[in-house]
Amino acid sequence: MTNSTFKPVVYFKENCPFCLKVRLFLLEAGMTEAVEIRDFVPGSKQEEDIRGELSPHLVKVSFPAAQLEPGRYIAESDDIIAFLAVKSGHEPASLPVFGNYVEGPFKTMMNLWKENQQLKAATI
Ligand SMILES: N[C@@H](CCC(=O)N[C@@H](CS)C(=O)NCC(=O)O)C(=O)O
Repeated sequence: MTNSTFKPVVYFKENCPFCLKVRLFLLEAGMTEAVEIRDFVPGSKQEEDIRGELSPHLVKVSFPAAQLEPGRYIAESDDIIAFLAVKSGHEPASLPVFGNYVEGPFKTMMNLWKENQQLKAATI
């Protein structure tokens, strides 16, 4: 398969907020057909297979992950979105649903997570 016919592959963990960010970008940019989506439910056989595929290529397996080009794997939601944005010609910040999620619930969740970490550290 040549690079021109290769569809980037994205790997999503069910209910992962970082994966939802990439999913929203794909949907709103009209790119769901431009990628192959492989998702899994934690604890499933699919998870085992996907982790087995990714682990030789990534220093640390996390989700979302993507194979952008044959053999070129990454695992960082913002880097995956940046790559897909160039391909789609859509500026992520110009997409209202994506932008609302990132600046709203996603940001709130990240802040709550950080606050929780600090509280835990302070109580040890
Ligand atoms: N900074 C990363 C964070 C991703 C992340 O922490 N994902 C969680 C799932 S929500 C994960 O992969 N946890 C480890 C695992 O499932 O092996 C990103 O934006 O992609």
